[in-house]
This record gives sequence, C-alpha cells and structure tokens, in this order.
Amino acid sequence: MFKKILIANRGEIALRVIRTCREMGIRTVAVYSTADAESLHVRFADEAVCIGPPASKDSYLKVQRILAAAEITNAEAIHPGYGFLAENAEFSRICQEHNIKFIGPSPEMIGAMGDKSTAKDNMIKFGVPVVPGSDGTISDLKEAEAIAKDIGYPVIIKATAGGGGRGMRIVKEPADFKRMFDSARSEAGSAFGNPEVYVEKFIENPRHVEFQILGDRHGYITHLGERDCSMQRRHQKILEESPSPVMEPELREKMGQAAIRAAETVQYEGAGTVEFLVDKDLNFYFMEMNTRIQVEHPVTEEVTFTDLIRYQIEVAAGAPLSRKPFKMRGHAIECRINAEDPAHNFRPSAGKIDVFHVPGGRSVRVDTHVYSGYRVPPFYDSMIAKLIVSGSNRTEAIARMKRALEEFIIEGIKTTIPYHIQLMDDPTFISGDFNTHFLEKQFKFIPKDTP
Ligand code: MV4
Repeated sequence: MFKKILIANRGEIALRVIRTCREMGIRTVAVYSTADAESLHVRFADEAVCIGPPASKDSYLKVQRILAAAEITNAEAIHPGYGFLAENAEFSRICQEHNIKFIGPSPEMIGAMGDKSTAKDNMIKFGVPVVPGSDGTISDLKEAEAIAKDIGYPVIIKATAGGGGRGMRIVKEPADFKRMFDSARSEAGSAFGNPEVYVEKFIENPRHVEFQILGDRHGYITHLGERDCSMQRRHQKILEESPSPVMEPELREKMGQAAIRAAETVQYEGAGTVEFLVDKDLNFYFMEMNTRIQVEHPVTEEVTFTDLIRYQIEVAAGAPLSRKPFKMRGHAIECRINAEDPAHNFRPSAGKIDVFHVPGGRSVRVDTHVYSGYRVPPFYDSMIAKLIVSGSNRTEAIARMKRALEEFIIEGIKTTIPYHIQLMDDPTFISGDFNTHFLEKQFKFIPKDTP
C-alpha cells in the first residue's frame, strides 16, 4: 500500500480524499494556491505545498509544479479528485513516466472515452445500447442531412470532443439543419479545438441515470447501482439521488450489465461512471463514460455502505476487488450547496462566511471544506458544501433532507439552500416523476424576503 499520496485538488474533494487516507494510515500532501491557504484541506493534510497564485491555470492546472511537489515530498501516488487534471491524458502519462501512480484512468482509457463518437462506436461493438444515429462523425452537410432525415426529426448534433452541453444543438425540423450544423461545428472548433460532430435521434424528456463502476487490475469489473441526476440546470447537477425513482430490480440488472460491458470495452480499472439516458418507456441508451470519481459519489456510498475513495486507492495499489456483488439498501439524496444567489439567476456570491452551522442528527452527512470565518474565493467553482442524507426509503430521505436544510445556517453570502428547501416541497419532485428539463422548464423558485 502507498505510504504517501499527494492530492492534486482543492475544496471538499481534497478533504474527502484526505479523510480516507488518514483512516487508511496513508500520509497526505496537499497542494494549494495562495487563495486557498486558509482552506481545511491545507490544515488537515500532513504536509502542504503552495503551487502558485489563485488562477487555476497558474496553480491547480500546473502539471510541472504538482509533479515537483510530489517529488520533493516523496509522494508515491497522486489523487486528482474531479475537475482540474482528473481527465487529462497528458498528466496521467507524465505521472506514469515519473513513476508516480496516478489514481485515475490511464491515458489510453481517457483517450478512448474522451472522444464521444469513438466511445459510442465501441459500445455498439460490445452490444451496449446507444441512441440511433450517424456512424461516427460527419463533416459533409448533405450526408448529415440525409442521416437526419433517415432517423427522423427531432435530432441532436453533438461535438465528439464535447460534454456538458457545449457544441450541442437540437434540430426540430429540416429547415434548421444547416444553420445548426454549422454553428455546432464552429462552437466545437473554438471550444475544444476539434469541430467534428455526430448526429443522433433526440430523445425527448429523458432522465439522466448513471451507474457507478469499479474495476481492478485483474480484469474484474462490478457496479454499485445507479444515481439519478435528472435534477439539472444548464447542464449543472443540482441534486442527485440513489436509487433512481424509476428503477426496478430487472432494469437495474440490465443497465448494470450494460454499464459493466461499457467499462469492459477499455478494460477499465478504478472508479468510473457510465451515463445513460432513459426515455419514458424505460429504454436506456449509453451517453458517455466518466473516468473519475464524481461529485455525487456519496449517495452511492450511503446506499452501499462503502468508501469509494478507499476502493480507488486499493485498486490503484493492485488489490483485487471482492467478487461479492454490492447490495443497495435505503435511499440517499445529495443537495449541492453553492455560493450563488438563486433569487438573482444564480449569480456567484463569493466573500466572507460569517456564520457556518452544519446540520446534524441521524443519517446526515456534510462534505465541506468551509467553516465560520472562511472567505469563499471568487476564482473557483461555487460549490461550498454537499449535504447528503439517507433514509430507509425516499419519503423518509426527503423529509430528513428538508429538516437538515432548515438547520443549515450560512450567513454572509447567498447560497442555494432556499432553492433546495422549496424543491423538497415540490409535488413533481416528491412524485419522482421528472426528467432533465424539469428544473428549467417547470420548477419556479420564489424568492422570499430578499431585498
Ligand atoms: C441527449 C439528449 C436527448 N437525446 N441526447 C446533454 C449533455 C450531454 N451529456 C448529453 N445531453 C443530452 N443528450 C439525445 N440523443 C438530451 C440531453 C440533455 C440532457 C441530458 C442530461 C441531463 C440534462 C440534459 C439537458 C438537456 C439535454
């Protein structure tokens, strides 16, 4: 087992990794920008190395500085968390070359899954269901229009290098196709340096359901059930839960096996997530595979009684996974608490937190790096805490979440807590019958007593 791990990240996920390392008796090295000197990941790590000024590109994305920090502290492995360098093939390769174990995907796995059209083609070869569409990418307009006509409108054009909705266009009718095709290609070109797009049938009102996967070096791959991430706004997840309200044992078995096959296409090692779209008839389609630990991993931990970071570290060290299937029990929900003002179009709200009181009680978990007196820096993403609750069923979990949100006191900055409190009372959320468009098209947040 590793004696020392460097955590190439900040915020709650850096702290999350440090916590597991401490429980495993592994020493930790934090890296931080000058804006994060007062963050808890710096305080709770055994050692900390300042790697530069606030801007991510000058600190958390500086490969050479992070490697230098690992070398001077004799760290044997690097955990990248999520975001920053977590899915950077170059960083993964350079770690390999410096004999530092990257606790994440190999450059090959990042390459195979990072290109969405290639990933989709591999899925077809391995019998994983995908949305009907073009065979690979297409650059010829006439050819693309013919395919769109063939699969039937509406269609969606997607950037092969994309993700998170960029370079994506929904086309309702043939008259719009040329304009959308050109703009998708040009947006993809400037955003990703790769204009290639592919076309597929647009699935109306889908749910986003993703499976947590673990693979070991010995070729064994298993899943830990699903998370429903349909509660999104502008491609940002707001709330996640496990199990999915639409899941039944038979569907879980089918989707779980498809997710395992998806991971097998690249002999996946480590923790990963296979995303599916699920339509109203519960047909499911592979979307993409994320080769990292995700923000929402705690809901899986709470229903499977596991520590996913521990598994990541163990399989990176070469340990085999147990062949016993994971069991799920109860229901868990996570609300992302962002330093944003939901009354003003979610504008960022950085600044000093005067009071930070976290909820407690049974089955309530708060993953956060902040505390009373902490200053939220304006340079990074706005998530300041994750509130995760569990219960024996969904109804109990919702009631507990509402109670915990009401106990959460954050003064000095605006947060998304009031938005989540209203969501807990929404009949559509409570019914479990919602899709990825619900938050933007249906849910209306009504600000209370804000000037
Ligand atoms: C789709 C789709 C409908 N049909 N693909 C959005 C980001 C990327 N991960 C894929 N996305 C979508 N792909 C087909 N063929 C609808 C979406 C989509 C979406 C998916 C998940 C969560 C929120 C979404 C919001 C809008 C569109």
